[in-house]
Amino acid sequence: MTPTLDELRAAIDGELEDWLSETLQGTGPIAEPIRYAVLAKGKRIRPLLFVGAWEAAGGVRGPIAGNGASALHRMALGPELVHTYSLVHDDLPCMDDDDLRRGRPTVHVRYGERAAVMTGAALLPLAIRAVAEGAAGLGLPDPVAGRLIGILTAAAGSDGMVGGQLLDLLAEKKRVSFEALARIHLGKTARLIAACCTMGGVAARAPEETVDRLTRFGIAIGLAFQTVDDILDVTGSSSRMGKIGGRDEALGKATTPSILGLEGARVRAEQFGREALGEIAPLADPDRLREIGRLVLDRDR
Ligand code: GRG
Repeated sequence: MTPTLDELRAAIDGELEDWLSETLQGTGPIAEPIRYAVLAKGKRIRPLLFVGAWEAAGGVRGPIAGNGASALHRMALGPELVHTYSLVHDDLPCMDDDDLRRGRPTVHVRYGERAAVMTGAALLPLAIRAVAEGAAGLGLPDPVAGRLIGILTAAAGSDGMVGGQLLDLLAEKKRVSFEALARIHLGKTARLIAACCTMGGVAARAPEETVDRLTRFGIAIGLAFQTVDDILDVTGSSSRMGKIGGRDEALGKATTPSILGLEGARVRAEQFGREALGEIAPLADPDRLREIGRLVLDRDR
């Protein structure tokens, strides 16, 4: 039987819990804030996209017998750990200075700034380790494992998330063109989301044409994701989102609604969504990825 999206999310949560317990054993006081940050209630969109892309690329759908399922889910932890690191650092007082995340006090509020900086720093090598272990568990050759790690680290670094975050900070309280905003969104959000999709295709050993389609899907769905995030920051309920709304305006951030208005932003998100779904239509088994794409567009948290 094919697992539902909720079952898949529960399997990923289970793998996170089990793997962290095993991996952090004996590591001392850093284990607690790491567990606090990672095991909080995230939507797990990035690992879901990785598994969805793997299925769309012809990876076997449903639970794989024995070691394979947990190896796939272990690799899926890589992007989630990079993402969690970015949230911990993004919330710091020197960044967006947020007190609430995933429905509870941010890591620096709970454990102090020093612990939050180190938690974020520790999550990045853990992410690489999860991908390497997942690749070994799936029996992927070393060059493929290296490529997977390269995709994730490129998306996380200066040409991806970190570079995009800096552009985002530099644009605060400034007039920003729509093109400049698209560059910020691509870097800070869409590159990592696209990396999940590219990795799913590469891990499934799909043809390059399929991998390219998954990457283009990921970029478009990543841009849709950030556009919806900007909309929710204006219209969403803080208790539902688990973070304080209205922060973008308070910080003078350039956002899609601030440039195009709320209705214009909604139209833009739908355009990105259509573009994304069009890319995966010809693939072997795109249903799960399509479902996750709809979730990104229709989410209220
Ligand atoms: C090295 C200091 C330093 C920074 C690293 C902080 C950073 C670079 C990048 C931040 C990138 C960032 C936070 C982008 C926003 C992406 C976004 C919309 C996050 C919310 O993702 P969800 O909704 O969150 O998937 P959950 O909690 O559900 O996982």
